[in-house]
Parts: sequence; C-alpha cells; structure tokens
Amino acid sequence: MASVLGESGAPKRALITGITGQDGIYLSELLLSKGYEVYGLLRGQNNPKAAMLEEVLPSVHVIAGDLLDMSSLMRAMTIAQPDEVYNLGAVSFVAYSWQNARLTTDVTAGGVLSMLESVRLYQEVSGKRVRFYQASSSEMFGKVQHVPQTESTLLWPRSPYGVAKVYGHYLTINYRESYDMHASSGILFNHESPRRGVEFVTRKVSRAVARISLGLQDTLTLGNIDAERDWGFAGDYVEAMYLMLQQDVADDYVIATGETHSISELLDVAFATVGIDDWKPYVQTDTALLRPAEVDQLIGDATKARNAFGWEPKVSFKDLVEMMVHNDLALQSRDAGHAAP
Ligand code: NDP
Ligand code: GDR
Repeated sequence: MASVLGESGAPKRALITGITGQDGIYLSELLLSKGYEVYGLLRGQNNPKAAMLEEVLPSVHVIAGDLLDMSSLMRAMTIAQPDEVYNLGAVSFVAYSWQNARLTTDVTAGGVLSMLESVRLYQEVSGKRVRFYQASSSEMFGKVQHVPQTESTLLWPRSPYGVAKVYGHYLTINYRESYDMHASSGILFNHESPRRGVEFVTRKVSRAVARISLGLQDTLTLGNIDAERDWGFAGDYVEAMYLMLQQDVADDYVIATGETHSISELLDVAFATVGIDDWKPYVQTDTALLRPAEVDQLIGDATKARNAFGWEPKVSFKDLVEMMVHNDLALQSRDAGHAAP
C-alpha cells in the first residue's frame, strides 16, 4: 500500500487541472479518501462550475488558473507545492475540435507543454521531486493499426483533438527522458459515468432515454451508430491514474476493458433499462452529426497495467449503462416534479 505521506512527512499534496470535469471530480474524491490535500485549477473569472465544486468537493483548495496562461500554472505550483500533478484539463470533445482546432491545439497540446515546464521549473527552484500524470487518450490510435491497441501500437490520430493528444503524449515521454522527470502517461479508453458531459454519446443516450420514458421527449437524433468503443466506468479509471503515480518508475499504460460495443448496442441496453425493446421508432440519424473523419472501432489491451499494478475494471458495460440511465431518470423526474418510476 502506497504511503499517503509526502517527502516532508506531511500528507501528500496533489494538484489537478480539469478538476471540474468528470475525471477531476472522481479523482479528487479518491485522493481525498486517501488523506491527500487536493488543489484544483479553476479557470475563468466567473466559472459556473465553481458552485458545483464548492458543493461536491468543499475540502478541495481552488486555485484560479488556465492552461493557456503559463504564469497562472507556475503560481498554482507555488501555492499547491504538490507531490503529484494530474493534468486532466483539456478541450475534450472530439467533434468540437474540428470547429475550434486552434483552441484545441493551444489547450490540449500547448497546455501540456506549459504544465510540464511549470513542474520542471518548480522542481528546480524547490528541490522537490514531483510526479506528473498526463491524460492521454485512445483517440490517438484513430485509424487503428493493430487490434487490440497496446502501448506500442502506432498512433494515427483522426481529429485535431487526437493530434493534440499525440503531442502531449510524446512531450510527456520526452520530459521523462530529457529531464529524468517522473512523468507518466495514461492512454485511457472511453470512460463514462453519471457525471459524463451531456455532449458525449453515452450521456446523450442515457439522458434522452430517461426523458423519452418519462414522456418529456419524443425522439433522439444521433450520428454514426455503427461506431464501436471500449467503454469503462470513470470511477475505475481514476484508480489507474493514481496507481500509475505510485510506481517507482514512470511509464505509459493503456487502461481499457478489452471489450468493444457499438452505439446500437448502447441503445439496446439503455432502452431495455426502461422496458423498451425496440428503440428504432425513437431514434433518428442526421448526417450533420457525422465527423469529418471517424474512429470506427477501439478496443484496448490493459495487460501491462494489470501486470504492473493489478488494475482491472470492476463495472461491466451493462451495469455502466444501467447506472447512467437510472441516474438520469432520477434527475429528470426531480426536474419534472414527479417521482422516479
Ligand atoms: P471533461 O471534458 O469532463 O473535463 C475537461 C476539464 O478541462 C474541465 O474541468 C474543463 O474546465 C478543463 N479545461 C478546459 N479548458 C481549460 C483551460 N483552458 N484551462 C484549464 N482547464 C481547462 O473531461 P474528462 O474529465 O472526461 O477527461 C479528463 C481528461 O482525460 C481530458 O484531458 C480528456 O481529454 C482525457 N481523456 C478522457 C477520456 C474519457 O473517456 N473521459 C478518455 C481519454 C482521455 P471547465 O469545466 O471550466 O470547462
Ligand atoms: P469520443 O466520444 O469521440 O470517443 O471521445 P463521444 O461519446 O463523443 O463519441 C463516441 C462515438 O459515438 C459516435 N456518435 C456520437 N457522438 C456524440 N458525441 N454525439 C452523437 O450524437 C453521436 N452519434 C454517434 C461518435 O461519432 C463516436 O464514434 C471521448 C472523449 O471523452 C475524448 O476526450 C476521449 O479522449 C475519448 O473519448 C477516448
């Protein structure tokens, strides 16, 4: 069991970018449960998620900062004095990355450089050794060159987001090799939860299914329902992030379930959860939601993580989808002012 005490003998301190996102919240909860002091970077002068953060994670220390502003990151390092840094902040919606390619590049790629530089300079000045986690992605595999994908599969990204993640991935490796930094990269496949943003397909489906079942919505419009993804539960995946940084030697790891399912299968399970066996009358497709270049199928092999630190997913695809639909049923019922079925 890893110690929760840092170099100084005091509780370990973690700095998380992207703390208001799905993974940032789960990771904060995990680290707080282990006795960490958690610091989170919050962007914007009036971020609407500040109230949510205060309610869900009142003991997190919030630091104002933005991945586009390196001076704010250096300031955050000085305030947090972290033992571990988790760089989860990004423009993370793949479809949006074609419409905002420059912003995606600046935040999702450039932000990694600014964060790594801030850590490197902080280490030099403080003499403290910091462990760094980079949120790499299965989107880097894109037009997949090998099935299943492992840490050594050739990267072939298919979106501005994927290209930005490739930059961050290789830069993390480069800082490890150039400066002997304890910098690890987790190549995480899709992971979902009731906290998933509504722009992503799993949550879009779970929310729409809940609303259809409650009579609040008639149909759901999707893009490519033949795409296949290796979907896991975000709560399981943040455990892997933490475990990576507890290893003596930094490295890169694929985190995945090893199963792939199509959007059609997602629809099967989601609609069955509310007792609808034939979803076709409720689902439309629109070519406007197709992407300029699609990632057709992803399936990961997490053998390296299992062998190194015993990581395995605990929540199945079916349980995950059911969990999300039940959560949306409760939320939608509450908002509509009637009891959940
Ligand atoms: P989310 O989209 O839920 O969260 C993204 C976070 O990044 C938010 O907290 C957002 O802040 C923050 N952010 C955006 N722009 C900036 C900026 N300029 N400066 C500082 N912070 C910023 O993502 P997830 O939690 O799902 O994912 C976490 C990380 O893991 C991301 O890097 C993502 O690309 C990566 N990833 C995710 C996978 C998944 O399946 N979830 C799989 C593989 C990788 P705000 O709330 O203020 O907008
Ligand atoms: P993804 O997730 O692009 O894999 O990126 P998303 O849920 O957006 O798409 C998954 C697949 O579903 C298809 N799809 C739709 N997607 C959305 N969002 N909306 C639709 O209406 C729709 N219809 C079909 C998509 O074309 C795609 O094939 C997520 C993000 O969390 C990234 O940040 C992360 O790096 C990767 O997962 C791993």
